Amino acid sequence: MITLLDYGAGNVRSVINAVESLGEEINVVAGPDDILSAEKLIFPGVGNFGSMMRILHQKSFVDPLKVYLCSGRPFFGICLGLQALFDKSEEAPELDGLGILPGCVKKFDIDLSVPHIGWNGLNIKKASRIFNGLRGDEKFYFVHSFYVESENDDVILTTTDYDVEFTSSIHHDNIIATQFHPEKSGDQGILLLKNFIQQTREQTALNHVSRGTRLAKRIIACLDVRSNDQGDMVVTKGDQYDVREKGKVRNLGKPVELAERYYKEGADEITFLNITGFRDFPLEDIPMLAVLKQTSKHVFVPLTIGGGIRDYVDKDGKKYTALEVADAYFRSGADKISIGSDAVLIAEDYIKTGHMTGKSSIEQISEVYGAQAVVVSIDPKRVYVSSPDNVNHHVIRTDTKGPNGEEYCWYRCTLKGGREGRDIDAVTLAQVCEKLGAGEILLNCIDKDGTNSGYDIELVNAVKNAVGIPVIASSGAGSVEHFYEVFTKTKVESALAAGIFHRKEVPIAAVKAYLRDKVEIRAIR
Ligand code: 1PR
Repeated sequence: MITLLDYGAGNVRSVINAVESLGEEINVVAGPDDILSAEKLIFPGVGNFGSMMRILHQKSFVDPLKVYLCSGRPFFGICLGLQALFDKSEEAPELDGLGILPGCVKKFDIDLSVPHIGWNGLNIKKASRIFNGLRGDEKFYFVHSFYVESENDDVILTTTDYDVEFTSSIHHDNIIATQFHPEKSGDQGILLLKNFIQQTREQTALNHVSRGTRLAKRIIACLDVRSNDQGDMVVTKGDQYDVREKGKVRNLGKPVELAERYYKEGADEITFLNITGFRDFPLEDIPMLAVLKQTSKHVFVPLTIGGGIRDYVDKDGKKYTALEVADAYFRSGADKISIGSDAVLIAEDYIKTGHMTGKSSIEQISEVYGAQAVVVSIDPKRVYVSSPDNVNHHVIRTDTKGPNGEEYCWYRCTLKGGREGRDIDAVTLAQVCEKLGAGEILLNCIDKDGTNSGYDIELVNAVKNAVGIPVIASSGAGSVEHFYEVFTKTKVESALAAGIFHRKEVPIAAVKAYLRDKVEIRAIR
C-alpha cells in the first residue's frame, strides 16, 4: 500500500494513475495519522511553495511529515515535494521549509525562458537503486521556476543543466526526491517509480557518462475536441478554424484513442482544446472531463487542456470562478490549463486600467497552481497595413506581401475561436499575460491553420522575442522540414501540430527521426 500526500493543489491524479498502473493500491492522506502510519509515502507537489507550506501547517501535516522523514521509512518527493525538504525558498521567504536537508530553493535568474518546461537529462552523481534498468541518458519531464541548491553534496543524486547546474534529485537514506516528474516522463519515469515502490536492492552502475544535459525541443500533438452533430465527442480539425466540411463537423477520431496513439508514437506532450468551450460550460461538459480522466490513466506525458476557462454563471444563477473550472480540469488529470478568449478580455482590461486586479483567471490560477500550469492560447489573424506609421500595434515588416502589395502587418487577436476580432495584437497580449502570471504561450495562427504551408516564422519570432516565458509554435505544419525550420529560425521551445498527425501524413516518429542529430529532442525508444 502506497500512501499519497495530497495537500490539494496540482495534478495528483497523474501520480495515482502512474502508481496504479504498477498494480499498487493508493491510500490518500486524510489526516495526520495517515502520515504517521504510512509504510511508503509519496509527496507530489505542484504550485507555489508558500501556499503548500501554509496548507501543510493548516492541516497539521508538518510535524507528522518530519517524524515520518526521520523514521527511515521510504519517501518519494516530486517537484515541490523535493523543495519542501530544504530550509527555505525564495518563492516564500517568510515561511520555513521542512528543513530535513540543508539548503535553499532559488528562482532561476538566467537568460533562458523561465519556467524551465520540458524534457531534460540527468548528470548522475552516484549509483542508486531507482535507476535500475535505465541507461542514464534518458530525459525526464521538468516544469518549474525555482530550483534546489543543496548545501550537502553527499545527498545529490543528479544534477541538470539549464544555464545553471541545479540539483534535480536527491537520495539520502530512504528519502528520494526529484525535481522532475516521473509520473509524466513516459516509460522510464514509470520504471523509476517502480524501483522505488519495489525497493529494489541492486544499485546499477550506469554506462552513460553525462557531459552536461540539454533541454529537448518538444513535439506536441494537439486534439481539437467538440461534440459533432450527433452529440459524440470527436477530434476535429479546421482549415483556418473552419471545422465543417459539406456542412458537417469533420470527425478525425476519438479523443482518448488518438491521445493514446500519440503517446505511444512519442509525443512529448498532448493538448486538448475544447473548441466550443467558449459557449458551453465546461463543468456541465462531463464528457470532456471523462476524456481527461481516461486519457491520464494510460498517457504518462503532460496533458494540457483548454476551452471555456473563465468565470461562469450557470442556468440556475450559480456562480463559478475560472479557478473552479481549472480545479475540475486539474482533478481530472490535466497538468496545465490553457486560456484563450478570457485572456484577451483580461489583457484589454489591464491595458485600459493599468493595474492588476488579482482576480483574473490568469492571476488566480497562477497564484494557486503556479505560472507553469497556466498557458495562454492566442488565435491571431494577420492584418496588412501599407505603413507602420499611425498603427497603434506591434507592426512587422513581412516577406509575405498583402493582397495590395502591403509590406507590413500586425496580428489581431480574436475571441471564440476566431469568430470575433479585437483591437489588440498578439505581441501585446503575450506580454500582458506574462506580466499577469501566465507561464507559457500557445501561439496559433488562423491564417496558417490547416494549410500545411509551414509555421508563421515572422509571427513566432515577433512574439518569442517579446517575452521571457516559453512559446509553443502552432499552425501550419505540413512536413518534417517545417519543424526543423521553426526550431532553427526561431527560439521556440516546442512545436505543435494537429492535421498531419491525425491524417497520418507525417508521423511523430518521422519528425523525430528527421530532427535527430540536428536539434536536441527526446529520443523515442
Ligand atoms: O477561448 O478559452 O474557450 O479556448 C478555446 C480554445 O479552442 C482556444 O485555445 C482556441 O485556440 C481553440 N479553438 C477554438 N476554435 C477553434 C477552431 O479550430 N475552430 N482551435 C480552435 C484552435 C488551433 C490549433 C491547431 C493548430 C495546428 N485550433 O490548436 O491545432 O492550428 O493545426 P495544424 O497543424 O493542422 O495546422 P477559450
